[in-house]
Amino acid sequence: MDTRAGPPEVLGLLAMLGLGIMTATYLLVRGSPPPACCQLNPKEEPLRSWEALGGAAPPQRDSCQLVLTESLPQDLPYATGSPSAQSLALAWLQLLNTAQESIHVASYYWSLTGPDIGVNDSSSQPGEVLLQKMQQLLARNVSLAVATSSSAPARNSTDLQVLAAHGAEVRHVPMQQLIGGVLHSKFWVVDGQHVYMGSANMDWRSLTQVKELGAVIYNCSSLAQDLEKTFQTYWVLGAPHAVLPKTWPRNFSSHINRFQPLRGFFNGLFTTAYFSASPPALCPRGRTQDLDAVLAVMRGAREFLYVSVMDYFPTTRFSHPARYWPVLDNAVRAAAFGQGVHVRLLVSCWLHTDPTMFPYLRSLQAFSNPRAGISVDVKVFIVPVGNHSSIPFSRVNHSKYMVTEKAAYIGTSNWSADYFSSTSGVGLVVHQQAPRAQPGPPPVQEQLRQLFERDWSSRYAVSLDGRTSGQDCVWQG
Ligand SMILES: *[C@@H]1O[C@H](CO)[C@@H](O)[C@H](O)[C@H]1NC(C)=O
Ligand SMILES: *[C@@H]1O[C@H](CO)[C@@H](O)[C@H](O)[C@H]1NC(C)=O
Ligand SMILES: *[C@@H]1O[C@H](CO)[C@@H](O)[C@H](O)[C@H]1NC(C)=O
Ligand SMILES: *[C@@H]1O[C@H](CO)[C@@H](O)[C@H](O)[C@H]1NC(C)=O
Ligand SMILES: *[C@@H]1O[C@H](CO)[C@@H](O)[C@H](O)[C@H]1NC(C)=O
Ligand SMILES: *[C@@H]1O[C@H](CO)[C@@H](O)[C@H](O)[C@H]1NC(C)=O
Ligand SMILES: *[C@@H]1O[C@H](CO)[C@@H](O)[C@H](O)[C@H]1NC(C)=O
Ligand SMILES: CC(=O)N[C@H]1CO[C@H](CO)[C@@H](O)[C@@H]1O
Repeated sequence: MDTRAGPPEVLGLLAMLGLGIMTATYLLVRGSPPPACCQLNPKEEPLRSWEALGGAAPPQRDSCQLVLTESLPQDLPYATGSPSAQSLALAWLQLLNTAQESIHVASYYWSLTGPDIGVNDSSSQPGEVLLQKMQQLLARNVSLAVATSSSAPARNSTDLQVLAAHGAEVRHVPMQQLIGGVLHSKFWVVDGQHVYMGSANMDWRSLTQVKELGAVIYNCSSLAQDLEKTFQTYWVLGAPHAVLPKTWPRNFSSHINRFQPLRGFFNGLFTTAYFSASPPALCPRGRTQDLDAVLAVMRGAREFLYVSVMDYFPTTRFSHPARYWPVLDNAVRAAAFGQGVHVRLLVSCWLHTDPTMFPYLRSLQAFSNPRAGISVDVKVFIVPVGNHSSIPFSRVNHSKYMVTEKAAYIGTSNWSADYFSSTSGVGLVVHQQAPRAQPGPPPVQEQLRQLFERDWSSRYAVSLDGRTSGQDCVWQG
């Protein structure tokens, strides 16, 4: 466990940063420094009293660096010169190379080696390298704590036994019993300073066979320690005989949320950011619920709303009898209708896609009426199977993100009711101000828009009609 963030360090850090007047006011009003991760702060004022101050969160000077990461399945060529994000395999290795003290991983399941699923394919190598690297870090006394779902696929994987044998602490969280879903989050917190979050499972196929999108944020202890609180909710629920607390202890509360995002300079650009979580039972005080984060980003859009998700069902998926759940579908339509927002929805289509999804997509497409100023477009993204048909559950777009002219949202949830009501996930909402003049990286929402446009205009994105005439979801390429 990372215990470095005790009170003296926090005060030292604040002093070091030089408290601006705004910070000083904030501290006076709040009466105590921001709680550090993993430390009980009995003097913490009720969150509401200072939330009411509105926008008084101090700008912080972590000099956070945000990098978008993605995995592109092998043999999915794009036009040369297409935009791309950093490779996830590289980003994960870099994070491991950076680790000095601790790595906390929230994961659904693990399957980093080919033999786990009886596959002998060179594309499993990056996963195997990752597993070896983790063992080396454990040998160097870097601690590794893993929270994983107790009901999960890849039962044959020995990854977690191997890591535990090298000293990793592993907790299997019985989410099914506790909240009726699974632990579906995928994020890392490294040394309480760096984070990864995104759609990728701890699965070698997520590095070479599945399309994924995520973000790494370096040198950002404030956000890292905030995400660590969500990790801690899993960690305590993974202890023997744990029960879901009626109210979470105060030290799990977040002071970084939709109303009070972190404000600071990331990559030299003024940035606001916060993490959301689902389901509500895993949102201690001050934590924005994932569904509210998604809806807020949609409501904020004035120009465009581009969404890439694996599934789109305005229903429940796992509870029976199924229930109609039009919350997101309504919000998408309301954005197109009331806000004049140009909506594009890119949904994955693969071997295991449930065909009952298509009527919902066609219904959304039918809502489009350019003459009345309502612009909605739906496409399905098909990763050609090519000669990779021997690898099960791969060749699919697994990304879950959304971008508007204002904000980037990166999440882990499918867009159906269960993911927000009973599955535990996290979301990241980021907004960056455009640079005034100097050249530099474009704001993150602009980078994400470029990635979306690349996919949208690629030959793998097919209109709903295109799908019925010719290409089906198991396109050989
Ligand atoms: C809150 O405090 C308790 C008791 O000290 C500790 O066990 C737990 O890890 C802390 N949780 C967080 C999120 O800081
Ligand atoms: C898991 O192992 C069992 C027994 O070795 C085998 O029959 C099964 O096919 C394996 N499952 C997968 C997904 O590889
Ligand atoms: C895996 O495949 C390679 C070549 O494709 C072969 O040399 C090797 O023996 C195979 N390994 C196993 C365990 O089947
Ligand atoms: C790791 O920690 C153990 C016990 O604290 C110590 O004996 C060992 O020398 C340490 N190894 C390294 C590489 O620091
Ligand atoms: C993080 O901070 C360290 C120390 O200031 C610096 O060496 C490193 O380059 C930074 N990392 C990134 C990705 O900016
Ligand atoms: C698979 O197909 C790709 C291109 O589609 C080709 O480059 C590669 O050599 C093929 N691999 C095998 C093992 O056939
Ligand atoms: C997404 O939803 C599909 C079908 O609803 C389900 O089979 C799958 O497990 C979900 N997967 C992820 C990773 O979101
Ligand atoms: C490699 C990987 O992440 N595969 C997942 C792709 O999505 C399906 C459906 O959600 C999962 O079952 C696979 O595990």
